[in-house]
Amino acid sequence: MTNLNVSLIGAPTDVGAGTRGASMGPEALRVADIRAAIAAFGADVRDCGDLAGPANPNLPAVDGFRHLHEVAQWNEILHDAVYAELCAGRLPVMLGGDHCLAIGSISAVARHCRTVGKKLLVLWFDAHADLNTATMTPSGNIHGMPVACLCGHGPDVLTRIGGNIPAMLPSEIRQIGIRSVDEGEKRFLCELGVEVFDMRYIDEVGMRAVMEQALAGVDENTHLHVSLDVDFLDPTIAPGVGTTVRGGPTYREAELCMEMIADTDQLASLDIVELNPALDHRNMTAELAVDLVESLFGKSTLMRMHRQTRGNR
Ligand code: EXY
Ligand code: MN
Ligand code: MN
Ligand code: MN
Repeated sequence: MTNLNVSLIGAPTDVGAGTRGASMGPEALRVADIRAAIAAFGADVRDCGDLAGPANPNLPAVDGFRHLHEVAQWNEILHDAVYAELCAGRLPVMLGGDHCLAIGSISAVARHCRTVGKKLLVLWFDAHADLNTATMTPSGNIHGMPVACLCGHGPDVLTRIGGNIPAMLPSEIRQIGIRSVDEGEKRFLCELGVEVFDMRYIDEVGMRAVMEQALAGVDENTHLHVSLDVDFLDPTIAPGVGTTVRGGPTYREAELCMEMIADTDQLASLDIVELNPALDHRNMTAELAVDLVESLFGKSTLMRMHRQTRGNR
């Protein structure tokens, strides 16, 4: 059974992004009633409020990084908050904020897994691979680098946050929905051996087969972390993001991903990132993210049991 002691942690910053506005993500998710949506499953939901961190100085990149110092500070703060909730036996839901924040949240999750002896599996839903380094990055924006940093490729201040370098291994992550990858990232993905389910593969074999493969080997000793970058979704249904890429999953494909994760009962931590209310229409992207969260917590489970009782699958 998924842990129903849930803690919402707001991380209102866009220091890692190229476009301003993701700092308003946590409030948009609250307006879309994320708390009630999760509580409806009988969960005890605690909203820890918003973390406080440095402002966005809006400066150009220095030595391949924009806002390195501010990004490091936010991630230190977030790491501590996420780790504290995990130690308290709760399921942290990080409300971003841009995707650089995955460095802090996942380094805390990985540290927790090592401490309690759990296997870590990170499901990275994104249009992007987020595997750039200072020498490869076309932008200097650190939201394009968290996977590299978590795998130990990045500046000390970002790789050492969880106390162990690397925080996680390339074999502990699966990327789903990828369709915008820089040349250097393509080579690096191959070199590291990251398992990638890109949009072409999803088109060819279908989302159900993709998720069966992505979730293969998940058992009761697995800590499943979902890092949901909302630019994973097709921009026609999710316009409220700074880095839209055409050709993403449909509403139903995305829901199926979350439903199949719920079926494993192993969801143990979650990031919702890159939601940019300044670019959204009537909060529709936030509402969509909340719909997906409902599925993650088992919205379709009763119907599935009903189908199984009737003997059809
Ligand atoms: N690959 C591009 C870069 O590194 O600048 C774009 C990265 C966008 C990252 C978004 C959050 O997923
Ligand atoms: Mn991302
Ligand atoms: Mn992205
Ligand atoms: Mn809804």
